[in-house]
Amino acid sequence: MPHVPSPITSETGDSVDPFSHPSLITPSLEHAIAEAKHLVVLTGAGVSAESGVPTFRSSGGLWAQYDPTQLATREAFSRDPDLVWHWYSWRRGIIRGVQPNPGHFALVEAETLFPRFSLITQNVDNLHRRAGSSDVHELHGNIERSRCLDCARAYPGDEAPPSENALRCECGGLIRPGVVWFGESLPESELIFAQEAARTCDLFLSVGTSGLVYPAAALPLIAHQNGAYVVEINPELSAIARQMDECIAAPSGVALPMIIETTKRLRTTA
Ligand code: BJW
Ligand code: ZN
Repeated sequence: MPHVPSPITSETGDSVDPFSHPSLITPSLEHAIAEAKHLVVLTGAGVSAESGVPTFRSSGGLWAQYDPTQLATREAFSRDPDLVWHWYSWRRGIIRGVQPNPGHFALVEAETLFPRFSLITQNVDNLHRRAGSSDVHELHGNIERSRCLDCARAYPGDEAPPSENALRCECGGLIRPGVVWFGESLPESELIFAQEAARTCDLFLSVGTSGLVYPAAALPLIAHQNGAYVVEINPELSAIARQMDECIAAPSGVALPMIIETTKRLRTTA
């Protein structure tokens, strides 16, 4: 079993001063941080929860209110494109109205603190880039983008079509959100990058993901099997928590800034 400290706060982390909880960083993690030459961070919806973006599977998450088979599959879109666009336009509106949180900003700082740093996200919300991360590998696409279902031509992000007519590409195909639905392949170059990063890193953080959706959920295991120290950051234990060397039961907006502060301390005094 991984090391699991007690939770320190609620999911929102509102009332927590991260630096008053030094026990979140165990000696093993401190050692792994001090030694790491390649840090990989895999993020999921939980990283954006503190910004106000709904997660998928938490209580009150998107899947508690909506049936994914009616919304996040190619078949659902072909059946009722207006319904699916309505849902994505609503989510685009939420995402445009929120700001990156301390977890996102901590990952911007990580770029300069490790010899190599790879940021891989399942999130489609663009918040890592808006925070300032310069090299974000998106496994499930980006909600701001659109493309033709048939010819894959790219369309500007804000073309959420108001009617069936506007949904059509000049080739006659339907314009769809630029995300990856169930049963679809992930972008090949991003998946290859992610798997290679997982194989070659020495420290891997799996942050704010339920670990239920593959192939992303296999990345921590790949890292573990190749000798990396693997850490989960999530107020709840995920489906893949048993594969971790340790689990930090805290919101990412608390734990990630703490990891960055520890890294700065270790690397400036080394
Ligand atoms: C906090 C927090 C805080 C809250 N701080 N944490 C192998 C085995 C079994 C099945 C498969 C397999 N390989 C492929 C499959 C099929 C399928 C799959 O995985 N199904 C499983 C569900 C069973 N995968 C696919 O279809 C993928 N395609 C594929 O593999 O192609 C090849 C293939 C095709 C067909 C057959 C076989 C192979 C595609 C997956 C696409 C996923 N798409 C979505 C929607 C994207 C568009 C959109 O946004 O609408 O991606 S689904 C949804 O889940 C979204 C997310 O990126 C993804 C992951 O969710 P995530 O990020 O983990 O969020 P949550 O809500 O689940 O969890 C949030 C967590 O945060 C919770 O744990 C909280 O506790 C925590 N949290 N507050 C830190 N403050
Ligand atoms: Zn087209």
